[in-house]
Amino acid sequence: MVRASILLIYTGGTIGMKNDPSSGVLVPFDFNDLYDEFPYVRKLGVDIEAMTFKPIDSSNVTPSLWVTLARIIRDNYDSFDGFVILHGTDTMSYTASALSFMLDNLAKPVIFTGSQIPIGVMRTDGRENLITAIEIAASKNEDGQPIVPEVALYFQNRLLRANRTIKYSAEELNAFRSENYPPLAEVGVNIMYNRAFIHYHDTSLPFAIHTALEPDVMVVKIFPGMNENLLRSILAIEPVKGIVLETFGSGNAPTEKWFTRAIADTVGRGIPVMNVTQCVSGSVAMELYETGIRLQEAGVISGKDITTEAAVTKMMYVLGMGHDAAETNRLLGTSLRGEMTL
Ligand code: ASN
Repeated sequence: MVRASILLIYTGGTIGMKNDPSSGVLVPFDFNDLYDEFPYVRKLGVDIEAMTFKPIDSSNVTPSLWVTLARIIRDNYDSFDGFVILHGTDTMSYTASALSFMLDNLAKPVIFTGSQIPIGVMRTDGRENLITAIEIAASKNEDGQPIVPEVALYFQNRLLRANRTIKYSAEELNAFRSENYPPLAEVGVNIMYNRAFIHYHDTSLPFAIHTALEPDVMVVKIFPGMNENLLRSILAIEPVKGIVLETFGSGNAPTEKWFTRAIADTVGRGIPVMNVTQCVSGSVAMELYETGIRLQEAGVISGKDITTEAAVTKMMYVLGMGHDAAETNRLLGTSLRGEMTL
């Protein structure tokens, strides 16, 4: 059997840290020495090529990293069976969501992982995350096709659709959640794939990347007591091209006239406003309460059960296409990569 080949891209984050015996401090680990440090990785029977970035803490990630990653995947697309991206956990869901939109007609696995404890620390969660992510990226069906031709995130025994994830805990090793979509795989003694939930599209369509992203997108989280001056000032910030409005419960906001008017004026200025719930699970349903109906009437787009992470990156991606308002709104309200339940 032909061995699978995986491109392992290390961008930074806790997973790449090990103890320097001379100084006793945590220093970045060189993934080019992967086999020397972790000889057991050879036993996976997978050819791994590593690419190491100058490591950054993922709090410093910007859309330019997403563009770099998309280009690397495009340039190496035909040479590898799958890709594993090691990333800091803090913003991994943003990067992974962004990549899910930027990679068009993806037919190979792109698996993100990281760790809560450095890989060079005895009790690390990184070793298992790394090994299983590689195994998943290399896994093929009986017909030789990849089992997971999606951008996914593997963490602590569960493979999740990337654009459905949030970093849920700063403490637990089980740090990620996908509350509105079932796991693509659950890992115990065996890797149990939930094939019914994995997206298989027409593989004859050519793979392409989209790198035009509109960075001037903002999240506005409402809270009881938010006043008109504050809201109007935020909405009037000059460069803003799109707003993700984090509302209460099933997409509700104050019914006071000033609130609806401020939102309607923003939509009227050609700035799309997407309604996303502050809740971790469940969906926006603006038609349920008067507090949601007012937003609907103001021209707000329902984000349904999308995460804020996916909403922000989707807005950057869709606005980057430069369509007119009607098409932009249509795309924002449609599931493009399985990021929302319609
Ligand atoms: N601060 C780190 C990062 O996101 C956290 C981690 O990777 N666990 O880069």
